[in-house]
Amino acid sequence: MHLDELATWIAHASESGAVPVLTGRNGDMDTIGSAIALASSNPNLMACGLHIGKLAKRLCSEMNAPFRKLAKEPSWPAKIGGIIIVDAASESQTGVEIPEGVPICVIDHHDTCDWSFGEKDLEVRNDARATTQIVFQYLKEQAPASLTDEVRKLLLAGLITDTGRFKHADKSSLECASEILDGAEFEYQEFVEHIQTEEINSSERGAILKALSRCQSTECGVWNLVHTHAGIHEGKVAGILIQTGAEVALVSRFRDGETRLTARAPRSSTINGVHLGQMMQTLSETLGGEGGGHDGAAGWTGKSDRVAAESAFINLLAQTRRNQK
Ligand SMILES: [Mn+2]
Repeated sequence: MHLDELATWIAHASESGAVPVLTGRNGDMDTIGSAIALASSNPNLMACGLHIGKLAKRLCSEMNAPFRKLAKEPSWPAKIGGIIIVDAASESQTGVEIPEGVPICVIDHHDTCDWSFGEKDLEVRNDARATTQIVFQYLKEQAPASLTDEVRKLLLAGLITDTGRFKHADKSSLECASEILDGAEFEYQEFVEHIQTEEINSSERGAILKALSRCQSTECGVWNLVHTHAGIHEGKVAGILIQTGAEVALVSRFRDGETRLTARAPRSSTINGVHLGQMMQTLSETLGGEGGGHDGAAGWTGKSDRVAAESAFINLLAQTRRNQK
């Protein structure tokens, strides 16, 4: 990891002006937690983004953590030294247009990357299970005084949610969680219970149940695919489908002329050859739009209608070979 380079980049950028730390537009705990935690290390950094998710919003308001919500066409500070983008594999995943000519630094853990980098830009990307892992490493090495209980909680919450409460963790993400807790003055179990109390209201529950009632299970080449379409909570619906034993779950959503595909696969499928992030990236090459992600969790967004996008995904899956054991 080039964390010295990151420190140098930040020092340089913050000398030349304000440095927005921009989050992904899904506003999940990993992107928001990464942005706020990183911004705490330097007064010229400011966490901001288009949207803040439910859990992130709750934690931020409890801890009084500074996060600025942006308009679709943000009015950036007059003097920007650079923009840091956390946990977003492309510009469109931020939902805002990055001003021209400003150096960018992308800190991310997705397998795919649609950013293009110039000379003054920096990419810090690895296969961490959450972006907050990379930010923790950075703070530990370069700005340990920033690691307050609040910052540790934000980082840990990002790690817990991005790993599905450590179901998709690996050695280094578990080590990172343990390091975050080493020196923290709060208890892990109590904190987990605290962030778990996510309430789903009755209209959201209705939308999830409706999506489940429309599910279709198909044999797609050598893979069992369960797919449906949903109005909201596609990720949650896809997660439930995986729990029913689906080898691949696909949930689509069409809104305002735009289709969004959300896919999930368990480890047993990714070990055997499924890479959803690469499939979504291929879709963006054939259908346009933007797609990418991890092997077991990925998405695509574009202008195709829902059925055309689903069919394209199904075709790709049908062509995916199963590795021999
Ligand atoms: Mn993430």
